[in-house]
Amino acid sequence: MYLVHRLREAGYSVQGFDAAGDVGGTWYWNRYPGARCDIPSLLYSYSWSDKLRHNFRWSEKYATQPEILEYAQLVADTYDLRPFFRFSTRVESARYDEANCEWVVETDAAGTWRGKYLFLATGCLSVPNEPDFPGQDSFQGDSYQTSTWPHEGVDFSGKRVAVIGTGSSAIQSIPLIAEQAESVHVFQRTPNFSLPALNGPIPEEERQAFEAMYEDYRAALAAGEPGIEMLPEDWEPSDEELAEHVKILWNGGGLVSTVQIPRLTKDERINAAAAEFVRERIQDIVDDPDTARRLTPHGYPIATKRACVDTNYYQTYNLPHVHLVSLQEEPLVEITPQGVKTEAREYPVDAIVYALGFDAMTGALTRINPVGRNGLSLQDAWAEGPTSFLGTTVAGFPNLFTITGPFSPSVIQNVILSIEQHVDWIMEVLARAREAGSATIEITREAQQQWMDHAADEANQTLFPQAGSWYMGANIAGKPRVLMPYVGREYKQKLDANISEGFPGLVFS
Ligand code: N01
Repeated sequence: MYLVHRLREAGYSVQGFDAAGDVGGTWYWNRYPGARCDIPSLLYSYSWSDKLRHNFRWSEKYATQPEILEYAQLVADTYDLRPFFRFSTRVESARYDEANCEWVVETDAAGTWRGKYLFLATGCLSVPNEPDFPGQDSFQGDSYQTSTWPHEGVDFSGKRVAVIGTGSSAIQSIPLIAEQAESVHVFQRTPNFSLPALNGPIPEEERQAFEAMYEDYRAALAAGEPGIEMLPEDWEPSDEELAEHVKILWNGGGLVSTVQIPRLTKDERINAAAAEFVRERIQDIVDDPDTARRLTPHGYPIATKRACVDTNYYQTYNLPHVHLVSLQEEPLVEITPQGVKTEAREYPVDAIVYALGFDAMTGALTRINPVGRNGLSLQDAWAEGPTSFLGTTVAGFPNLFTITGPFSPSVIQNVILSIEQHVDWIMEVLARAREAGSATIEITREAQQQWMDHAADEANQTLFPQAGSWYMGANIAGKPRVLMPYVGREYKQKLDANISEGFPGLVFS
């Protein structure tokens, strides 16, 4: 929506397509009980519009899905963006017409469209990892996916429910499903680290304090700074200092605390202390020692799979009708007409909730599978793993831009800001092309390789590659293993330098 707004302002004609029935993206689709953002709502908002800021009042520290959707609708209404989108329209393919320097886009519901530029703002977590269990079609109860939840909601009262998966979506929904259901069986393949949200209404003083510091915060973002107070990156705490500081994981609420522990995802000692602290909290909360043991994550550093944020997740296992099934101890064999069968036994249920995650970061791009210069498709270009320059553009695909593409921080930072950074950079690139009368904009393979080498260097200095995470593409069979988010520092400064140095690496012709 920000991109369409900026393109309109700059006088371009623009046509947007969205498979969803309205604006909202993630927040349109993911309507499962408990869905909410784990970035504080005051920060999970566009920074480019005072009008939006003044016309929307976030009610809770971490906003619910309906409230974020309402915010997205306000953006569309305020800037009259809906007329520039075709909703319920999926882009099925795109190919570059070299003779005319244009992209040709085929849709399922609105025919064929041509345009000079193609922007893929398809989201990092928009293609569900579809369940593919033997026998699942034979199940006689109701099946749901958290990522495509029915708009009318689901009433689990009196139902025996299975939840498969224990990522953020499951961890948010399980406590609420458990409030309704007769019984809940959670099928867990890998235990996750989850931190308490400490959610609640935003106190008036906090709202006012935020308003008072807003201009400073916005200036910090513009300068590529985090906008929150941080310890220095070379912090070398004693064991006692470290033990004291990691308590912010529990007392700070949400994920902000993970950013406030310097080198959490780089330094084994710091990470181990934080992980152990969270493990101990799980033991404290969960009454049954065997359930606590099975819930306790081991074998990968904390925050290298995305840490979850919850309200009463671990506490829910103290309820007598909530049961944890470890698929490490009893692997899932099949879905039967009656329920879920593991190697140990069959669990009869009335409903199954699949919370299996997404083909993250590249899934939506490779499904459209744009075909660029010389007939090269993105799937072929990325056969050995994705490539990109700054996460915004790919060699061999002129005039094509990705918003929050692989090898940009995207999901590692507040994604709203990631979107703004990319749109702002793209608008500078387009202005330059317009000024020069260029028909094409294209990144060189050399410049792309330099960015990829740099991103790999940064990745290799971290602990991220130690986890089988969706960041690494490890949750999808056959997907190349590479850390897709860019984890270096000062990314915004790098975008800004690219602009101020006259777009090195980009060829305008
Ligand atoms: O998905 P996930 P998600 N058999 O990939 C399991 C964002 N988000 O939708 O870990 C059995 O994290 C899988 O197990 P394993 C956030 O960035 C944000 O929950 O691969 N289990 C895992 O437990 C988040 O990280 C918010 O072993 C299978 C689960 O399914 C991202 O979205 C809320 C399986 C998938 O977890 C994705 O979260 C929600 C199989 N065959 C989401 N396949 C907030 O803002 C997969 N699993 C709070």
